[in-house]
Amino acid sequence: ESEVPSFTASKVSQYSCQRKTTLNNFNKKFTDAFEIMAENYEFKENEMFCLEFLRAASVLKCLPFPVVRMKDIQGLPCMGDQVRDIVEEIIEEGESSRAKDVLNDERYKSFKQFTSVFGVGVKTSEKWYRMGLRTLEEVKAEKTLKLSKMQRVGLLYYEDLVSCVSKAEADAVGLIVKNTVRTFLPDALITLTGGFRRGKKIGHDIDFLITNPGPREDDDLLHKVVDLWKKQGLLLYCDIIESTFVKDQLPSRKVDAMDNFQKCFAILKLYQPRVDNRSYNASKEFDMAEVKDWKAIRVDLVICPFEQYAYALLGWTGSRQFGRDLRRFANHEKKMILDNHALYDKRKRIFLKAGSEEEIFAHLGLDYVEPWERNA
Ligand code: 8DG
Ligand code: MN
Ligand code: MN
Repeated sequence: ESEVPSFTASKVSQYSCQRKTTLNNFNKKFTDAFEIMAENYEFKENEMFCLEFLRAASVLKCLPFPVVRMKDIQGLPCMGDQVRDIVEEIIEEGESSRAKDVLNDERYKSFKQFTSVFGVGVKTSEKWYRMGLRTLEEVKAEKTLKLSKMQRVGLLYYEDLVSCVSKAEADAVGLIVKNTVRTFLPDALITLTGGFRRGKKIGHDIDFLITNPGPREDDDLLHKVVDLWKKQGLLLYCDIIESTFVKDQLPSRKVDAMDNFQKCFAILKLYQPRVDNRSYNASKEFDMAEVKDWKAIRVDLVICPFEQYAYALLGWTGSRQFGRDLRRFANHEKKMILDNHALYDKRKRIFLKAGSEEEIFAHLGLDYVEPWERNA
């Protein structure tokens, strides 16, 4: 007799760090709708409703089966009235009219376009929308707009940057990053983080965490790396944020806090000789010159002290929702404060050291969750 895997809805934790969420999502129909709703609330700066839908999406992503009846979500956490209404409609009609209304909403459509530009967030979109701008074409045509350098390059390389980064491209950039960093720091540890570490096949950027085992630190490393890329003609843009970390400071309580590591938001030129039919035409020379043989790629480089590596790795591996829930769990269930630098036990008033992600989960009393199970 075969064993039927049992599933108990009431046992599903409200925290995604107590669930395993692979990329195998049986409920995409529902979670896509929730994510559209969440994004629309993000554009309206309604954080509470935004998080409500992101949490609901995250819960359905961990289910080992597709939801086909309302009974299937009974007893699950994070299923509020708004969420249940949408689930019910999708079960009955195959789609959500509320999500469809959002997709057709003029404000949503404009914000979606605006925020797809590197350097443009909700605040800038709001400003442009209030000025009466509705499309990126209108933004580009509006010569009186004062764009930041980030936004100018965002528009300049727009097509490349909106086309997703593949794993193959991530690996190619990984080689470049490793080679360059090791020119200056031969023993440096360079780890691919973000979505690719969680097993995603595509991403919007490539994230790397860099550390140097041992005591030696090099505050100039990032500057040396980008200077070399500049000389090699590989750097299309870079914004280096200097570290503001103060030793022994308490971890940040903010659930969505940025960390204080030195980091660089860059755009690299990735050469990719492409097979292009035009190259074999009669006017060969002319056409060869016309073919663009590179792609602009967003790269995030983060440098951390070796003793904070496990915390930085956990934070930069994400997902965003997984990270939020880790911090919320630490805070509310363990009276501890977790951020990308450290874990602080408020009751014992001590910092808990960790040399690996496994040790951080253990400090928190959590079962270890593999990176590919953190796609919450
Ligand atoms: P994607 O690029 O494939 O779209 O997804 P991702 O790799 O999961 O997202 P990301 O925006 O590149 O961020 C990677 C993880 O890093 C994400 O889970 C959140 C985390 N993270 C921090 N600090 C910061 C920060 O300062 N900025 C950004 N963008 N992400 C941060 O821990
Ligand atoms: Mn990423
Ligand atoms: Mn990133």
